[in-house]
Amino acid sequence: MGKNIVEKILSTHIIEGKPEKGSEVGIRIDQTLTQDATGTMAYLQFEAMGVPKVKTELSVSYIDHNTVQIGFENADDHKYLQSIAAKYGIVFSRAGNGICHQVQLERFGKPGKTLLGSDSHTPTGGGVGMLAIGAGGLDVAVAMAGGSFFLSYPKVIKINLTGKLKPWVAAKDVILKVLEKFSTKGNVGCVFEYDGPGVKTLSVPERATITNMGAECGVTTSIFPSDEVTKEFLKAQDRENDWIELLADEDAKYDQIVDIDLSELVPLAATPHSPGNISTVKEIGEIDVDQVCLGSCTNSSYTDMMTVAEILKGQKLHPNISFVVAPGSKQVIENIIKDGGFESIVASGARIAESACGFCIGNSQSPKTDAVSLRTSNRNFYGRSGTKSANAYLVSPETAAAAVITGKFTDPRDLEKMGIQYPNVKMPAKFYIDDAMFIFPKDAKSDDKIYRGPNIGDPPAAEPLKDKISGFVTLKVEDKITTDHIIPAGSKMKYRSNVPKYSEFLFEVVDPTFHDRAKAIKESGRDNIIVAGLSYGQGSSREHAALCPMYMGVKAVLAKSMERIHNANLINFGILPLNFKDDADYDGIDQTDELEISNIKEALQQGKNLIIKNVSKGTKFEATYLLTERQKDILLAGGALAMMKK
Ligand code: MIC
Ligand code: SF4
Repeated sequence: MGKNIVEKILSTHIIEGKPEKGSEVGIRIDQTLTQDATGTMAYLQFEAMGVPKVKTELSVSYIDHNTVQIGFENADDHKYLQSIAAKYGIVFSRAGNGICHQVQLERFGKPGKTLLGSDSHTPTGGGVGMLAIGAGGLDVAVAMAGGSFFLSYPKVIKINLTGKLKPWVAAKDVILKVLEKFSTKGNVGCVFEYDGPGVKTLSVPERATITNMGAECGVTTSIFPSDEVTKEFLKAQDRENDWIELLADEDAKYDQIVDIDLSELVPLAATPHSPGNISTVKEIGEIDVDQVCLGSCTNSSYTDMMTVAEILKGQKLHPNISFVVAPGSKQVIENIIKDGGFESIVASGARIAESACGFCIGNSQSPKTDAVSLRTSNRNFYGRSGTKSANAYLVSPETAAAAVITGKFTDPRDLEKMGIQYPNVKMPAKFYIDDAMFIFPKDAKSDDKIYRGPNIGDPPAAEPLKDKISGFVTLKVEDKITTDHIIPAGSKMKYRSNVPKYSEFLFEVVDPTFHDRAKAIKESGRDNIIVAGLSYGQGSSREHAALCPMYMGVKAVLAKSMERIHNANLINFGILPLNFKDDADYDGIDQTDELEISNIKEALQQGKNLIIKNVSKGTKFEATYLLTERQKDILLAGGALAMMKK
């Protein structure tokens, strides 16, 4: 029987478990990537594993998130990561070299390989036919130490592309269409595999935009075939030898097939405050725009930048607009300089930002109060830009450029009426390449000493699972609570290596009293419990969304449903993830209710539902859980690190 691409890669990487849908399999990881905001914790945990060198084919440590460097914290973390890379045989990508996903795609992505990254947008690598998955830092540390990565054997959804994009319609509009069809919830355990005659019309950077933002649907990953277009990209990166052909067999089977005709798509936007709120740009109307941000790991490639540069040639930005441009990598900057694009971007009035996450993570360029901000990034969650009252819209580079000129939300097709022609930019046949901002293990100078600034604290240890959880609903939240709601990034991200300090900001945007209330409950010897609606933990892979609650004495999260990476992070840090057997029971709980969950160990061992007593209301209801035997062992041991040491 024929195989799809996902099955092909998994079949050559499965080490443990059976390839049956929904059952857990352990796979070999060929490459890993970390970034600095998740990396410090990942490497502190890796150090605790006592492995002398990484065991992967390639591991890369990027500095791209915390590059603002107000205060010593970021710079200390960078130095720590550099000394770790030198000691353990990891490639170090210095601050300034670019955003991890863009750089990994350019310099290291290989069709047919597996990549695990401590960042949810790792699936960007699917653009070159890699099985690239985002995970918590601890799971990445385990993979670097040679351990398997465990995932639920996925359902594969084929997205059958036909036709060809019309001028002014972009890859971003394709993924926004996918988000309209699938939404940001309900896709756990699925992979999107792109196929069909439309695939060959998309370049690798366009494919990467699409796989990058599949993360917003909550799928395990997204992948494109590796074909002649992939070969052309790798050739342009001077890596033709890394190419293999990887196509689905003619008779490959899929769990679902969804058709998208590229030629029918129009410019789209995700409206505040979710990447799943999709409208056409026309429907939104000509509202005034305050800020336009071009960049992020979704849309910061050479073609994205050059397209905008060509549109803006000879144009000046509208007086009401602040226009920020952050090219995705040093390579992108050098190539757009060579080809004249940088000049027209600067001449248009852009504010050139560092090649880093920057505005996307809200640690710089926060817009004004009540601003309308058009961003080519992938997330417009409430408060993420750093300005709570701002309204962020996610759009293509073409739509962003149109607003720079007009000062309003503008369908880019209307630019033709102003005499601006669609630029139709092509990728160069050969990029200018300079790898000087990497430090490769062979060139790294290591005296085996690890640099540790005062910002770096040891990760707190989880406690073994209790048989009885008895405490209070410290917080009851609605559907679609993202990791940005749980623990903010932005200006607070510099405390990633200092868990007690960072924990002070838990649930800051939802309820700023959470930290103090949780602390009081913990100090009184009782447990904190969180109750949530659908799709809890959407978004980032940040394990601090589990680690900080663990530090504050959260013992269980009871939700209608939970997202994959966050669920795994909770287990890794010894927090019990539970689901309502009957979602209607959610309505019968109030914040501050006292809850009791007894006989937990026996129930887990026997696979029985847990009975939750609501002491305040005098009621009882059942909770279910989706835990494999391995995950139960992790919880019983007191988290993944404790389990590894057993
Ligand atoms: C994000 O886009 O939210 C981040 C910042 O890149 C996160 C990682 C992190 O929180 O450090 C992600 O996507 O996983
Ligand atoms: Fe960085 Fe934004 Fe991409 Fe996250 S989504 S990796 S913050 S550019």
